[in-house]
Amino acid sequence: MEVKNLLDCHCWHSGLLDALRHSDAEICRLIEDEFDRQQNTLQLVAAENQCSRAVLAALGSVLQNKTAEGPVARRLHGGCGVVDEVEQIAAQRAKQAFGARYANVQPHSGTQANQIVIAAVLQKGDKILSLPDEQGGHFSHGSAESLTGKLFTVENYFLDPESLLLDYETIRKKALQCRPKMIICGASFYPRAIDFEAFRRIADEAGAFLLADISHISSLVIAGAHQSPVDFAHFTTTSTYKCGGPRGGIILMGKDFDNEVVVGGKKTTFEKLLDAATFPGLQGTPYFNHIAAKAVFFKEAVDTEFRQRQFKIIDNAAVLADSLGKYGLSVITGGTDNHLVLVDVTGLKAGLTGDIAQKALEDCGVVVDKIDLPYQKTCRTAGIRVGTPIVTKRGMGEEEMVVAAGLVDKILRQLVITDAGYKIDRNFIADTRQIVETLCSKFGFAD
Ligand code: DSN
Repeated sequence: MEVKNLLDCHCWHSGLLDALRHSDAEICRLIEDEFDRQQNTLQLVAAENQCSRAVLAALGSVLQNKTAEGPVARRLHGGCGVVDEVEQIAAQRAKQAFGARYANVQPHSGTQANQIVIAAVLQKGDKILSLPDEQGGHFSHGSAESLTGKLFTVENYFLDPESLLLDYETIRKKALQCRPKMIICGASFYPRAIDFEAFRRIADEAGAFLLADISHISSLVIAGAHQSPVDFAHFTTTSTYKCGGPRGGIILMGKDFDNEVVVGGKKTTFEKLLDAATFPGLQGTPYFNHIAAKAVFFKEAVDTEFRQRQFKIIDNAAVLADSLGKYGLSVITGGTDNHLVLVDVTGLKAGLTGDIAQKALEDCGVVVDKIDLPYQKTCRTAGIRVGTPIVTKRGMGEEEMVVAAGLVDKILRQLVITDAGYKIDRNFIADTRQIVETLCSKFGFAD
């Protein structure tokens, strides 16, 4: 019988892109196109980041082949020794990064992390109190179209209509009036600091569990650049890509970790409830390549450079907000305390919406998100959301933020609203793209 040469691990994994080019040139070309797009455009999407090559290597590894349902050491499948170790390391590093006592690194996403927590401690029909998605909440916090909205009774608290800030006394009154079983805090587009301690006081007074979804600010929390909810909320969830890791989610617990809890009349622990809600509740096999990549990222996240960068992200966002304001753009709440800035574009010219602004900016190489704005009745997507995690990772600083604000202002003023939508002068697009590419070329794709 012919004996085949066995490859070593390094040899098998090296040249992965070459292997792809050989077997599927079409997808390989699209990956190259996406790399160029990310490298040569001004990436101001607040919900994105750029992970390191080490994280990408773990994602592209043979760990993705392993099937292993269930928690560590209690899997349904054979051959789980290595992935048990990988998962334990990832959970340990997540706990260290966030100062948590419990970490579940299995959720496939932030949304799924939220669903697992909700399924673990609520019964069908129980009441959730949350910020609606059109005011910055997330779909998985109970929007009518999501499973959480369909299976549970959802009441909302709202931002103050004048200041567009969270008003904790109003939230408290609402919680005491509607007596939810769970309060959810954390937002996708709220530019100011969130007082998780105040939320916990409200939850305790109302007899509710508190879930803090920190997907947008988790890197700031790791670095101590934003108050941590881990010891205030019963449960903290986050996606792991916005902070700079792989796609995926995690669930954390702090001081409430050991509490006994009665659910459906039975005494149990949060850990047991979360394990069961993860598998078989909502997921099958966790993605071990992603779990390994989470471990790699959490090791990076306790590094001094990572921590310092989070403060720089906030400084850059503050300069961006300030410069946009100086150009006469309407910055929601007048500034920012975190990584993102919200701009109401409707006042700039008749017919301008966030949707048009996003498209026009992208034509010129500046990538942002359209968003709904709280209490904006004239149109959907009245604003844009710009964020600084990626440009900061690439090494841009305050000088570049001033340039970025100038580009946003110039593009939005240059575009002309038409019956079909909008138009921009072709030469202007070419010139602006050139400016953006020159700027990006000075700050390479970050590792
Ligand atoms: N939360 C979404 C966003 O902010 O774009 C992504 O899940």
